Amino acid sequence: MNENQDSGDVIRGEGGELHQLPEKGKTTLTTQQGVPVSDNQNSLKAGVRGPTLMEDQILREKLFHFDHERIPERVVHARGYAAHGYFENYENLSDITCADLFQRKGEKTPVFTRFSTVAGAKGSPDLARDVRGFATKFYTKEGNWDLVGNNIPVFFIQDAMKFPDLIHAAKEAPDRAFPQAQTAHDNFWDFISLTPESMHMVMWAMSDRAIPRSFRFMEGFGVHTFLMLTKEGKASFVKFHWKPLQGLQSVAWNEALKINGMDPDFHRRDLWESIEKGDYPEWELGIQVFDETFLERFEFDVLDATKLIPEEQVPVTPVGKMVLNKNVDNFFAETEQVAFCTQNIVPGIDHSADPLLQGRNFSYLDTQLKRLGSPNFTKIPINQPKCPMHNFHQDGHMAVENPKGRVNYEPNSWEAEPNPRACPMSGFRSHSTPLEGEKVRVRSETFADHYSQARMFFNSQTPIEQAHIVDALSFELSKVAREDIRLRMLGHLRVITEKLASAVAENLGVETLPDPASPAREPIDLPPSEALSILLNSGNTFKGRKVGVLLTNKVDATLFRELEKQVKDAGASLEVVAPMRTGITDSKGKAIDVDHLVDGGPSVLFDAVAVIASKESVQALLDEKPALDFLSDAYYHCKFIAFNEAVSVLLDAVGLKQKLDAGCFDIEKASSPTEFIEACKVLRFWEREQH
Ligand code: HDE
Repeated sequence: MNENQDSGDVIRGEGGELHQLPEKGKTTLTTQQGVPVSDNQNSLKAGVRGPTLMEDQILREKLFHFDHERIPERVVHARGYAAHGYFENYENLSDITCADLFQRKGEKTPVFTRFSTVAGAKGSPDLARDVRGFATKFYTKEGNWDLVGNNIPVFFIQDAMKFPDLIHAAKEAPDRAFPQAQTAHDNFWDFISLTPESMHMVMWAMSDRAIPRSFRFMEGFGVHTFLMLTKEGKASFVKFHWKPLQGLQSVAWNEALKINGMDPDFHRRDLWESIEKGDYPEWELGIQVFDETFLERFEFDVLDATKLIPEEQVPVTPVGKMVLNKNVDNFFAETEQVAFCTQNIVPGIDHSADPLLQGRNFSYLDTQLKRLGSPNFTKIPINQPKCPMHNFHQDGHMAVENPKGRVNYEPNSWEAEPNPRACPMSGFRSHSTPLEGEKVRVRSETFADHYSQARMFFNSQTPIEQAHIVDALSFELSKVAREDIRLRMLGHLRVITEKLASAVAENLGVETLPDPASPAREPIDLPPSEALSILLNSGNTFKGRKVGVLLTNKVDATLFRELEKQVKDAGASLEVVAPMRTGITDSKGKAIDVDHLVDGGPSVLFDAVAVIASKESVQALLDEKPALDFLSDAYYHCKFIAFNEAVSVLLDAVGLKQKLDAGCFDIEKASSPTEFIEACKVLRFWEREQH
């Protein structure tokens, strides 16, 4: 700085670049070594137009650090989003488990939950048809418990040995590196059609569970059977469930495809926005508890991760509630570096011998070392327990916390503080399960029924949901080039149910169905379970949803303000879409805040829509193709639609004037904003699809 320059000034360099000087008392830029930097825009050169000098340690450090910013993305579940919150325990559960977090009613345990898709890369779109990860780290007073689940209660395979093949087949083909983040391709269906154990999970993946409206409206499942242990060592079997208090909701497939183009961050934006607004999403944690007697009478093996236990057979008991109430401060530090490990369990919880879970317990630690580069990844704040830790581990890459003093082993005879010892009374104890048998590489024959629960799942869906499964399978298989793979899949569908197979075959134009696959064990008919349907569990509420209002200048003030009020009263939010970003007023001249231009606010971003226009300005919408798409997409995606008289020209232009149904509300003449919002509680007018 020379004497003519003041702190805070912006000065121009000789090449025309702008330099901001630090304000008085404000921070000066330094290197990692703490050396103050004088110029952050020009490298050190030999002469004004000469080559850069190798001695420029400031440039070298800056580029070096930048070059190493990325860590390997997760080999699966790379695309994800997370938030902090707490788990509140409902009751003392000491008769089932001594896990500390379940001992005191009302106790709050901090949590960090990451949601994800499985197959896509870190930058892939949120609405891919895919399973969603649902992983929660509980920072309990007796260590971290990671419940690393999915939004689907079963899995594609029964043994960890098959996992790399499953994932290779699902991800992009290695020669051409496409298609990404989707299973609609030959490799995936080739593998699946040769893997009968995957049929149950395939039904879930082809249902609307795989295109959730947002993370807030989906369930989570621990999938495997776990054990809970009391202080006295009594064991119970458990399955974990997360139930969203917001209800369940998914989108339409055509809508998902369009959301991916319009807002590939749709799910992460939704979670972030709802937390920023203070509309915190909540899930109840439920457990299904069962014992040896149940194992005797249950039709399947509880160690088989391709089977669920219907809630009608073992009810889900809510034991607590998770509230996500804080967004991360830094995505990389928290969401990217969080390292979930299935082997992170706490006293009172134990693993079962499910061969998939056993493989996971090996895999997660391994993958974290690869991703984070050092066994000290547990020292990164997001992974650190919030309870005291004392052990004799030491050194390694990036060691930041080596103990003082000479004691680094145990047992020892030194006086030192702390000098930790293992405690047989309070320490983690595994359940003493009696084990015997030969060393064998086989699958238990109790795992051999691959179709009964797939059939049960299909039969538990409402007709609308069944139609969506037919459509999804038709879409996916239509993208498979090899006919033998398509036919092999139809053979499996025939065993699940002829109804499904023939509907998909018809869509694919297959006239003669192939022979049914020959099952290892003949499927049995099981009673349907209501808990498996999304539509029967949507919660009948519009809270937390979004209405998109497409409007024009001079829109009727009373109508618009009343709609705004009704949306707010229902606990939902409203966003305005208009032909101009600023300068829109209502009929009384009061300014209306616009959120999106018509081109940037398509109806796929909203749960329900309203189109209200003034007579003099409606032409502005007629001239815009996106405004016409707004209306027709909303209609074909079965959304509830409100409109006013002036919009009839628009309805006419998109051919909907004659097709108005009970999901369409003329809120000016025939009904009111109140009736429209009341109807929105069922979320979609799916009946429209059946006409
Ligand atoms: Fe994972 N899985 N998985 N998985 N998984 C990973 O760990 C693996 C499985 C799940 O948000 C990886 O940190 C094997 C079932 C979630 O960070 C890796 C097998 C279920 C997440 C891994 C399975 C899951 C992962 C990759 C078969 C539902 C994301 C990155 C034996 C119950 C966690 C990582 C997050 C992540 C391995 C099967 C859920 C490689 C070997 C079944 C939610 O360790």
